[in-house]
Amino acid sequence: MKLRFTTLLFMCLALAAGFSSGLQAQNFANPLPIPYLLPGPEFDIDITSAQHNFDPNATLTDINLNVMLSTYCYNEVGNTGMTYNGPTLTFEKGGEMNLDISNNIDEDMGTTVHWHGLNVPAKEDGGPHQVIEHGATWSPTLPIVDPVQTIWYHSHLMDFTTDQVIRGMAGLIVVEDPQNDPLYSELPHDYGVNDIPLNIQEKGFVLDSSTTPPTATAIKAGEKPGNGPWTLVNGVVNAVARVPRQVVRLRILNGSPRKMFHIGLSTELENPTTFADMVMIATGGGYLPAAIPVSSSLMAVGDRIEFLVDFSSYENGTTLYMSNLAVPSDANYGTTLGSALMAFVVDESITPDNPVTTIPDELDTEYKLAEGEVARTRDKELLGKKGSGDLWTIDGTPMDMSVINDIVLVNTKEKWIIHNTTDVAHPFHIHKVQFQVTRYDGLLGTMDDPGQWEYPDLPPDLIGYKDVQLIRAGATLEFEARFDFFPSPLLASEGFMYHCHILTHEDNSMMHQFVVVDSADFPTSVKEPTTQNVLMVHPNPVANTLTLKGSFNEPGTLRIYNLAGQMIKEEALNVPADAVLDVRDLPRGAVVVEFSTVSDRFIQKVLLE
Ligand SMILES: [Cu+2]
Repeated sequence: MKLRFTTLLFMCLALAAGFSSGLQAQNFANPLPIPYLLPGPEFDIDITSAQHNFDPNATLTDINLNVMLSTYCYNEVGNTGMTYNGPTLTFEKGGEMNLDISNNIDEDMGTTVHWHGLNVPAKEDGGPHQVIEHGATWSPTLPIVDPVQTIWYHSHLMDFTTDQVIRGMAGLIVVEDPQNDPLYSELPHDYGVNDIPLNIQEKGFVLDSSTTPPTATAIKAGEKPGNGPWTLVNGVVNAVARVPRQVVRLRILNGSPRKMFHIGLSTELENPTTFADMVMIATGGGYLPAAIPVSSSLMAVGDRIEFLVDFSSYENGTTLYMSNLAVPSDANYGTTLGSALMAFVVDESITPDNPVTTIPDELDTEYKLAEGEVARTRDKELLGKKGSGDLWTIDGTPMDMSVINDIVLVNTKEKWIIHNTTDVAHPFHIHKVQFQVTRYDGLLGTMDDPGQWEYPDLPPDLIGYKDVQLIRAGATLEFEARFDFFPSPLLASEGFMYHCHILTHEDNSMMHQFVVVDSADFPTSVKEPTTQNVLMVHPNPVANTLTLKGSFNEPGTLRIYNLAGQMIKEEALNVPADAVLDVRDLPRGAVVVEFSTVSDRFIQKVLLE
């Protein structure tokens, strides 16, 4: 698999170089598609195969992309509006979303739907454990405890995320709170008019070179890497959006499999030197404390950033391009064709429902770290292929869905330190939490020289609540995050992922999982109990004597922990299947009973009353 990866990458780059030599001026003539809005709280969604045209106005001259190609898409049942990607879902903060999601694609394969950025119970996370088999329906219930933010949903099928995302399995989600969000009325929110969703994705196509120009016959998928030199915005190349001559909100997602995009807005198409202010107002985790004007921004894979752009300083009819600017070599995962990713045309005849003419300075309250002491610090290392048997890994151990790599106590704050010791950049992503960067050491963003930043003095690349942070080659990221809500049993099947969001790296083992429990500070690497052995501890609740019953016949050790993670009893048991344990000397309250042998492990929570 690894040899194939390298060979394909080389071929891909060679292909891209060949095409860029014959490039003509870009023709931005495909109106930007706006995914339809799908409000909650009840959702009935079909995942299907479809046919999609990525270049409906034949803007490309080097290849013929004005053809129908096989894709995957999400749609509300009965709606066929999307033929690639999915509708924009709206989740109301504080509400409970009920979804029925059916896998009706044409191929006999499973999928998953991951809520990227959302804090939900492990069973509802839509990670690799929650497979929706072909023909089946998955019905998660999502309590929305997160603040107002822009997140997304995408396939997270073990080993096949790259393929499924490339074929279209991705869509945006807006968490909103119109009643209580004081910024709601101040910011553009006329969806598709002055509040514009932009999903930027790289794409490769399989070409039939017997025609002139070569005709696309399929999306380059089913092999790794399935990326490519063309760029889509909302599913088309060379997109153009007409925007009001006012303040416009751009909700941008880098939904690519592999590529970082360095974007800026300019009236100059080729080699731009002057840029419009893009005012950052939100990261993936929600509003920033204050609006931050930037002239360009490096968006990592998986990143969402919301920008406000004031188009009133441009004459009616002006075209601005979203420039495709240089990306540092360690973060550059392949050539991108074209000087710009899309175009905007200022059109004063467009009148949004909530016209916004000024950009607010203050957004949220003062930016400070989430409350609580750091309960635990973890160090992780992103390792390159050389150091770990031809795989990309975290700490040298490949992803194993049956292994719990980290156990986190619910309602605590932790500090994680991620060292990137490889010679390429990796966008680090963690499920469930939105973290805050406390320190960063090394190359950052598009900078050529390394630096050091520490909270509270953070540049635009590091500020705000995030679930993705690009870690350049050799750099170290340190963040703090609270692991609140929704504890689960200590089972690997209740794992939340953390991984590199370059999908080919994720699929190639740069992923681990953590479980959030409400009980104890367990050892850091455990196997899930085997199905053959069972052990029951009863009665529960218990006052005096616990009886163990079950099929464990190996000798082992029984330990009892209190909820602060302290071990309060330890005893060797030779015949655990029928052991009796006196617990009268233990303090009352909930405890965790653990029995472990050399080959197995059993956990049960018990109430001492
Ligand atoms: Cu990576």
